[in-house]
Amino acid sequence: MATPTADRPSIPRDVRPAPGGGRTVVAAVLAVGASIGVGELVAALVSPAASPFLAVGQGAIRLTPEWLKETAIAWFGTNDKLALLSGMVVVIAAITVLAGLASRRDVRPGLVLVVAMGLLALAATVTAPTFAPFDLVPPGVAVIVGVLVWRWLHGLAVGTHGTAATPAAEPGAPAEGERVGVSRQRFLTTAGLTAVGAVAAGVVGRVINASAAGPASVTLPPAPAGAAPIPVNADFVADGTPPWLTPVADFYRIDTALSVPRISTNSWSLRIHGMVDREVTLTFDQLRSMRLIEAPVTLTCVSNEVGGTLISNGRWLGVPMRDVLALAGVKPGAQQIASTSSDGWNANTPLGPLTDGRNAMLAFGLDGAPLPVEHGFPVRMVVPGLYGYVSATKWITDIEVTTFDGFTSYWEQRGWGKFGPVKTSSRIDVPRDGATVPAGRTVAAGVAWAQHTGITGVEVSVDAGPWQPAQLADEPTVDSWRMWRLPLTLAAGQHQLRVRATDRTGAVQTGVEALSIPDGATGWHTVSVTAV
Ligand SMILES: Nc1nc2c(c(=O)[nH]1)N[C@H]1C(S)=C(S)[C@@H](COP(=O)(O)O)O[C@H]1N2
Ligand SMILES: [Mo]
Repeated sequence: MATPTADRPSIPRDVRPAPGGGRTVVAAVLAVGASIGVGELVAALVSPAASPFLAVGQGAIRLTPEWLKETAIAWFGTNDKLALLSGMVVVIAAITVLAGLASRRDVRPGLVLVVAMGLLALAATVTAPTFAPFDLVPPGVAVIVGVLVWRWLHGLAVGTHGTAATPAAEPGAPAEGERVGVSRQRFLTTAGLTAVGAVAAGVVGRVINASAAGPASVTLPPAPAGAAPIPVNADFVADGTPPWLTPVADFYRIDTALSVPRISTNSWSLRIHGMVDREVTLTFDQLRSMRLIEAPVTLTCVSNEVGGTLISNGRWLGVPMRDVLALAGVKPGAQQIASTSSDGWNANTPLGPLTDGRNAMLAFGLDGAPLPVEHGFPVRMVVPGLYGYVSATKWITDIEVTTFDGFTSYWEQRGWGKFGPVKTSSRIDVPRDGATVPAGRTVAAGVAWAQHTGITGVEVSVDAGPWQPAQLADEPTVDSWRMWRLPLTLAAGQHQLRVRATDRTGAVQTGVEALSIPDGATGWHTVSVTAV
């Protein structure tokens, strides 16, 4: 600070008018932005999975209590990730603006914010299941950059660098000795350049991250001869069912990964260990050269609500799980496998469904193309008849053969069932709930599923009347869903339609309503329609 002169005593610090908050708010936003942006860039360069921003989001996902997760899925569906990231941006922005306003006289509030955010990112990084010491570099650099940018911009904003604006440059500028920042023009130029740098760092980081060799770099081996052709009579699309084979772009997606793991086939390997005769590590080329199977399997999420859409059917290409396990040799007494993804998620799957001859596989192809990154590229598990959370590990890199007591999975730790066999269920796709239909003849249509058991009947009840059997589409495999349709005559007025399925064991879908936690929702899907 400049020395007070005789005729102009220095104004005591606490009564000096603080500069307007605008500049310090801009400085705080830029410091935080630069910190996050540089964190992204450094992560992309040294430790791709260690983006500080996403690490905090992943930490939040790990800590999210079950009720909140269910609420988030209920509100945002598969946009829950976007909702979380947007929420983080809003919260960080709000706190940053407050810290900027509080920093009009004092550099410390903004400093505390930048450091606290850095510590949060470090904590989230260290507690991640995939933590490696190198992951400390991105959040470490992010804090340092944030602190430096903040001190520098704050200085320019309020003048702690000691030099007031050149009095001649700004008419009415405060006299020398008063704490003011640089000229408006210089501040804006500096701020603009900092903003460009921060955004560029973040964007370059994301681009590098997304440029890892993906599915386009892979040539699939030919599917084994004799793989079933896509059946023609398996759906009632004309009546409003989804197509039997789900277009890949519409395939539902559920996982805990905020940023999709990017693994090249060259760097991928799968370790099989635990209760085995010999530990095995498979490369992608080794896997691809094994005996292949191609088979349709319908995946369902245990979180699917009655009538929900977290279900899709795909034709998977891969290697039978029992062949993979046989390479290592499962020891007597083993009961399940623990499978882990490159991002540290894990699942437990009983050995029964993996070795009983069904089309359980390590898949690398979906509908004739390499797996999409979102669906597990380069390799994932698929097991007919089990919910995804106990069987469908995407980005799989590790399999441990163990006992039921020997391993508790990610979702099991959060209150979900240890075993997740799919429950026999059905859904009405048309008419939609709340729809208005012409009175008279109409057609109801939808899907039913009991993977690896098969659907033998679907019935619809109108206004709690008798159950009427629906027409079923062909059943190319019991591992996939089955479509149904039923012509109805509806008098003008309000009506309620409900549906129930019967599976090949003869069991009729229960009407007892249950939440999806712990092992799958039950109840009859019911829609209300108005006939006019
Ligand atoms: N690595 C990883 N694999 C995962 C999950 C996950 O969170 N991480 N979620 C599982 C769940 S709960 C489901 S329902 C299926 C969904 O597979 P999809 O996204 O390809 O439809 O993936 C399973 N595999
Ligand atoms: Mo799921």
